[in-house]
This record gives sequence, structure tokens and C-alpha cells, in this order.
Amino acid sequence: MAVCGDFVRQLQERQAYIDRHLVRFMPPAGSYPPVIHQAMHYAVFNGGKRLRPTLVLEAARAVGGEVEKALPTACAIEMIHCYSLVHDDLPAMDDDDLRRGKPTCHKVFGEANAILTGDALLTLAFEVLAGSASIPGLEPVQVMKVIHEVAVAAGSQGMIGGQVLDLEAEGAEISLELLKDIHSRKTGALFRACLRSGSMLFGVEDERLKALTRYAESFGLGFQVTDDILDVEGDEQVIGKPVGSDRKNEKATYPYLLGLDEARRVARTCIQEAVESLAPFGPEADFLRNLAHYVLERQS
Ligand code: GRG
Repeated sequence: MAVCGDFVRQLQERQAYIDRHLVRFMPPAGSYPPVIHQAMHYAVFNGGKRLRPTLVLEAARAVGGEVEKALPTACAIEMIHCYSLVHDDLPAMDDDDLRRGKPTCHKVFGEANAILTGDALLTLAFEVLAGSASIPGLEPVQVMKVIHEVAVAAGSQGMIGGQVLDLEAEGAEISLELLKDIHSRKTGALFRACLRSGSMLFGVEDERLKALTRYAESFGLGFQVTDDILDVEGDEQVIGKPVGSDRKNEKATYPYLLGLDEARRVARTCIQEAVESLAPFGPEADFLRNLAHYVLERQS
């Protein structure tokens, strides 16, 4: 199914909405001490697609929640994502000079400031998450569950665990099973937290939480396999970094292990499974259905 122009307009509206609120949750770029706040703004307002906060808000919509009450959670998860990109680009990790076509944070602000920028974004994320407890209509106990969910997803069993396994696997011949596990921790865990948190804030019932979790897992793998494919055949101008960086860093990827055609088939299957997972939902989940198709067709 091709994604229509109307969907792209709706996605852009959501991205602009999220950006307006992200800036509200951050100390102003000029506030003291200026270097750290300028670097945080540089790291967050970099043309990112805002997929994760969009998923949080759409999970809230799918379960009939008031979407604006999920905004702090959505913005906090985007801050965690931005921190992970800043740290991933560091010389000690992927050593990348470009992110979305712009010099990486450490290239502009220096390595020490880039490390601190990531640390500050991660810390701010939990400050913003905790603030949700005082939103009228949200149960503090649900907010606590969301904080726990996000902490586990970002931590050593989730995203950081995935990054460690990924670094360990560089240059090694690894199995498809290990690659899938790396992806599910490194990228999948945060996507999973997005769908779960956005719905848990509103006391989602078990069956729907399971359905959204299945969607997130298939969506996350489909997203990552597409990312691997774009690293082989993407347009450098559009993805904003050189193609072939996975091979340069001797990383195993789906196209490397399975070939491009099979990798494309896996990505299509994941997206189909993501859409099928939404069977318990009606039109209130249509945006999530379209977003899954968009991920398959994306060029960046
Ligand atoms: C260093 C703590 C730490 C974690 C690193 C998520 C991660 C783990 C690293 C990111 C590096 C990377 C290229 C991962 C592959 C997929 C991915 C997360 C791509 C970037 O996500 P997009 O496309 O980015 O949603 P935008 O810029 O649109 O927000």
C-alpha cells in the first residue's frame, strides 16, 4: 500500500506540533551555562523525523486518551533518542562527522560537551517524565509505571545493552539470531516503550497493550531492516550521511547476512505483521497503520 500525500501532511503537522512542545520542555538555548543549552538544542532540533514521540501520541489516541496529556512522555522519549544519537556519533563509538547532513554534536561543541549534552538530555527526559504525575486526570501510579518502562527500555537490558552487543559484534561474523537481538534492544526497545507508555498513561487494558506491543516489535524490526537497506542503497543527500557506513564499521546487517532482496522481504513482512497487530482497533489506529507503511517506503 502506497502512503498518500495527505498522510505525509498529517505527519508533518505532528512533527511541527512535537517541536513546539519539545522547546517548551527544554531550558532556553541562551540560558546559563550557554554552551550546554546551545548543544542540547543543536542535538534535538536537527531535522529528526520525530517518529518516537509520534508513536507515543498515536498510542494515546488509539486507546482514547487525551493526546496532549501524553506530550511530556512523547518529548522525553525523543530527548532520550537524541542523546543516544549524540553518543553513538562520538569518536569512541561510530565516530561520525555528519548526522542528518549537519556536523555531529562533538564536531561543533567538542567531545566533552557532546558527552555532557547526551547526559543532560537523558537526565532532563526523566525530569519531564516525572512532571507528568501532576497532570490532572493522569494517575501518578500509571506515570510511575511509564517511568519504569522507559528506564528499562533505555538501560542496560534495552538500548544500551543493544549498543554494547553491537560494538562487540563489529568485525565478527554473527548469526541472524544475534543480529535480531541487537536490533530489538538497540532500536526496538525504545519503540516498544513509545507504544506501551502512550497507552499505559491512560490505563490501557491488557489485550490492547499486548496488541500495541506486538505492533511496536514488528514496527521496530521493520524500521531497522529498512535502515540497514538505506545504508546500502539510500541517497546520501536525503539520508544526510555517507552510504555504506555499516560496512565501513564492519557491522553485520540484514542485507549483509541475507542479501538485499531477502532483507526487503523481511521488512515487508514486519510491516504487514505490525498492521495486523492492530486488529483490535478501529479507525482511531489508522495513523499507526499508515505510519507502518511509511516506514517501509521512507527514503531517510
Ligand atoms: C550510544 C546510548 C547509546 C545508544 C546508541 C539508538 C542507538 C543506540 C544508536 C543510534 C545509531 C543508529 C544509526 C541506529 C540505527 C537506527 C536508528 C536509531 C536510526 C536513527 O533513527 P531515526 O531515523 O532518526 O528515527 P531521526 O534523525 O529521524 O530522529
